[in-house]
Amino acid sequence: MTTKTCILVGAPVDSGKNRRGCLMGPDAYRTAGLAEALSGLGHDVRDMGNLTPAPAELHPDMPGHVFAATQTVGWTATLMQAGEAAMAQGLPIFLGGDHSLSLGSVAGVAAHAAATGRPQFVLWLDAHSDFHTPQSTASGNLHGTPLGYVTGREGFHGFPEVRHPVAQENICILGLRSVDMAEREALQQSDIRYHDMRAIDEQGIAAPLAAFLDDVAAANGALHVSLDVDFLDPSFAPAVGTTVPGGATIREAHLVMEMISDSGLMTSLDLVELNPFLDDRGRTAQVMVDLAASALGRRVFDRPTRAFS
Ligand code: B3U
Ligand code: MN
Ligand code: MN
Repeated sequence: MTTKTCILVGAPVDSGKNRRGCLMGPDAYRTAGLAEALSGLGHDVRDMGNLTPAPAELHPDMPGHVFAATQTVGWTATLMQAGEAAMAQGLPIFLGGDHSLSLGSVAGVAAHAAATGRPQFVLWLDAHSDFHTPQSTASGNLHGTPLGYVTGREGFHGFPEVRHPVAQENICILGLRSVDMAEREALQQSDIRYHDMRAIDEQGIAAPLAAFLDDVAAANGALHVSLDVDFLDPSFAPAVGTTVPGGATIREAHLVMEMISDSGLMTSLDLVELNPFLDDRGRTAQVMVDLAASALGRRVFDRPTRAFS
């Protein structure tokens, strides 16, 4: 694969749910050797350090059960700007932080894609669909809302305007096994493609991914990959607040990353929901670093570019 400039953007976002610990994620990835792994593959790696959230105010229409909305508004503004700026310099890797960081990271990279005339595509690797709005979420946790926000769903009062919503048909979710009723209805009415674990058990993970990557390539799209730790089965990746049994294996997850790498299509990446406070001697952080390395070209043997489909 071609050499990239990887921009590490530390985003210790911990406001997207009320269980604390994701703020330690960026340093856990650094400790697990992310920069060294990527530079060892020949990439130029620049660590921008950690961002801090912009000051923000609570909008009176934000429902009262939503947790820490003000802080997440501030993070979204910061990340939107940082994401758009980092795209001009290379391939941003957003080191979370919980998944509410993707309200800003995806909106930011999508603004850059729009400015360069490319459609934005998003691959969402997650046990959850994260398609809530602040009104539909029962938990009040905004880490369950980023796909709602970036597709332009209503109700994100006080959040920055999403100037370039991601088209629903340009989103593919893999790994679903925990979807709330309100999300399920909204997803079924949407053009988002989603593949739950049953579909993956029946068809394998390569077929739906290959079809999606083909569409990204055909459209000359920019591809953002958002990797939630809970995409993986908790037996391999215990350091996450919302463990859901029955997730992707290490082998499935690496295959996804290797196919992404072979495609040469990925333009930005989120590594989210790692809670190092819950980890077992750093093993989840290490798995995430290994997966990022696979997405950026680590191989046992090289394969011809886009050998799938
Ligand atoms: N859908 C549930 C659970 C959840 C979403 N994302 C995570 N958990 N990590 C909710 O709270 O919105
Ligand atoms: Mn998520
Ligand atoms: Mn999740």
